[in-house]
Parts: sequence; C-alpha cells; structure tokens
Amino acid sequence: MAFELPKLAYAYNALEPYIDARTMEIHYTKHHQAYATNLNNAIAGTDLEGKSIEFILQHCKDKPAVRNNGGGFWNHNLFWEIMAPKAGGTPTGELAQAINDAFGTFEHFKDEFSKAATTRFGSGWAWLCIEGGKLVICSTANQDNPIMGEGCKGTPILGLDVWEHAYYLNYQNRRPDYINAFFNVINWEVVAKKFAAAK
Ligand code: MN3
Repeated sequence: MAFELPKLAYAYNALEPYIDARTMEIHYTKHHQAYATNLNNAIAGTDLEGKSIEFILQHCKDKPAVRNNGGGFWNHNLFWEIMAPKAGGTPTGELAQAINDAFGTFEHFKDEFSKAATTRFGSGWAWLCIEGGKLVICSTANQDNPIMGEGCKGTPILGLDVWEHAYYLNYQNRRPDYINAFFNVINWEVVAKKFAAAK
C-alpha cells in the first residue's frame, strides 16, 4: 500500500503564535505531501515497495530519491506528532529523569538541543535520540535521520525541522527565535511514550 500522510491531530492555526497557520498548511499539504508522493514513485516496482518505512530508511543509502523522500516522509510524521497546542513546559516522570541523567538539567538539555538546531548549516534536523539506552542529541543534513545511520544512529523521539520552509514566513532569518518558540509546542506526553517504547 502506498504511503499516505497521517491526519494532523490539530488545525493549521492551532500552534499559533509559535508556528503560523500558513506555514503549517504549506508545510503539510505541499512539502510533506510531495515527500510522500515522490517516495511512492521512487519505490514503485522496486524491491522496496511494500516494505516498512523504517526498513526503507535502512536500505536507501545509495538511492538518493528514496533517501531524500523517505526521510522527508518519516521525519515530518514524527514532527507533527510531537507537537500540540497548549503544550510545552517540561517533561515529567522517567523521561525527565533520563534528561537530567544525560544533560544535568532540563535547561542544559534545551541549550544543547537548541545549539544542535542552530548550528546545523543549511537544511536539516535536530534530534533527541535514544542510543544504547541513553539520551543523545545530534543533527543531520537534508532529510537524513539517525535511523539511516546518520547523526547519532539512535532512535529519534523528538525532532525539529530547521529547513527554512519550516519558519521563513514568520521568522525570516531568525532561526533561533523559531527554535525557542518550538519549546512551547512540544508534546512531552508523546515524547515520553516514544522514550518508554525505545529505551
Ligand atoms: Mn519540513
């Protein structure tokens, strides 16, 4: 079966003022849709057709169309899922403890994650992953991700899109402001579930 976009769990304007409705609509209906369509086209009739998206990401290194569009498809699925209106704040429970164990404090985690997102040159993603039972931060270029073996090679439980298409309408060149705003829409309950499943 062809890959399809997951339904958004909130309206395009639900993440305002942090992420504006126009950016959300274009990002989801144009960019993400294009990754899904181009992924389906790239795998049609090949031995990757019918495989899981995770399997495809682990077997696309030398297939640029599959790599770029498969990564784009998976990365945005995660991105929409880990955001929500009336979210943000700080995690609780086991995830909070794991963040403190790995980074000292939540504030230090936020600084390190923001640094990874800010210093990713050009287009890419910042990630919080579980690797060998520990939380680690990394970033990748383009639509690559750790499942492909890029970056920290862990399992991503939180990802931030730092392509200009993700923020330019509202923030123009001010990527750090967008990164800061992102912390107001992180759905830590969903991230905690992903942590529990992957640790
Ligand atoms: Mn994007």
